Amino acid sequence: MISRNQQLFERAQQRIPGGVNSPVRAFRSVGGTPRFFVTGSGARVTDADGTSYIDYVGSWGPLILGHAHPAVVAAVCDAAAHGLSFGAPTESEVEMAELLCDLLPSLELVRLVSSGTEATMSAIRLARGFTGRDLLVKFEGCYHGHSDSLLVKAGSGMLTFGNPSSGGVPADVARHTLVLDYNDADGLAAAFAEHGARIAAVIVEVVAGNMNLIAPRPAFLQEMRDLCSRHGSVLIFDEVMTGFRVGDKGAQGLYGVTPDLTTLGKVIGGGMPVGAFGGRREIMARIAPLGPVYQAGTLSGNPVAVAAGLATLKLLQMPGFHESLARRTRQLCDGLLAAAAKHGVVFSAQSIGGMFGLYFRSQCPQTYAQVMECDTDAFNRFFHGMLDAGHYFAPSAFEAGFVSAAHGEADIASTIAAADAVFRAW
Ligand code: KE4
Repeated sequence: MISRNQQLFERAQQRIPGGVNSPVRAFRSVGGTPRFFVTGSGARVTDADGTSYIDYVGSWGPLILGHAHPAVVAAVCDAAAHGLSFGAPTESEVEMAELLCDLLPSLELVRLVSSGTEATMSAIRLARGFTGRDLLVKFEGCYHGHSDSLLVKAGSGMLTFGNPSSGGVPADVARHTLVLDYNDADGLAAAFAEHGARIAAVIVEVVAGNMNLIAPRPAFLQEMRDLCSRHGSVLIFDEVMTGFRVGDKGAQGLYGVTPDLTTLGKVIGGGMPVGAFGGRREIMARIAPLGPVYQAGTLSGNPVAVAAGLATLKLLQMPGFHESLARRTRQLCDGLLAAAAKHGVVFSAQSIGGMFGLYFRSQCPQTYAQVMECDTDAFNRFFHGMLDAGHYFAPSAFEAGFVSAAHGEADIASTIAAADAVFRAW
């Protein structure tokens, strides 16, 4: 008997490339049939076969309050009833801009867009326009969306310019991107020593969440800040994933390093399409219509999407919200670690705020090379064992996981018990 998920996946593949609208959803790295979700409520999602799961993906970060939070749904319905889009300014966009600038002191001006990709693409163009330079520095394993300058892998030598990591990216574009090692402050200093006067910007995931979760070494971030200041390069913190996920002031607040520009997404849309880029007034003043760097968007600041974001961000201001989320996420990791240790499974885990990393490796990795040492077959076995038990983790060994405010003690205990059973049968 073919399941409804399988039927839908076969139908989807007839009309959608790979049957999905974003590649990671296709389950290609873990194998098996993607789950087609029908409904979500709180910490749970239900698929087309009527099977429910405790969800640790949360739409890859946005659902920090859990699925279908009543206040967010009400705000969306109310906004929609007054018009879906105007292509003209609305008061809610002003309110959102003011709130973001209040929450992140490094933001003096901010522009809303419709995705994280748009936010980082625009911030990079702005940094290039502001400095008059072309060279962009990024770090291997960090993902900042799919604009051409960012789909670049490290060149043959440490300090040689990038090569395309995707079809369709011209070599002429990739060569303006230098790809370095995350957490390697010496490598960054060497790159600035050689190319400093040509570096328009450094873009970094302050806490890396796209090569599994990798924590920044404090010296790495401070060295980056100092080098950018010394060489007149723009420091861009990509907080699309970490913004209001790892703390109420984002990762920049957690680590005490101030960027020149910040990109945001996910949580600030509460599940609807919202991204943003913002920062120092003198830089942001170069964006059209004020300045010569062009950027635009039909649905930028869309009132329905902004309503979801505002409702979400306001609820995050509740006293103790982030402390409670961090505690719950730590509880999950501690329970998984104890279960693995009890059954002699080589496993490590860590959490930062409401995001976590699970690794089939004895120690938490600190670099991309160490992430590559993780046992992906073991992860895939864990993934499917947990999926069969009703616990939905990211379908890739190279993604971070997310806990929401809707995950209760019982949910966490249930997931830990399921992991104990999976590890017992290891
Ligand atoms: P979007 O264009 O997907 O909204 O944002 C791109 C982006 C930018 N910066 C960071 C730090 C991000 O994590 C992302 C997107 N994250 C992935 C999760 N690995 C989205 C999931 C997907 O691609 O389907």
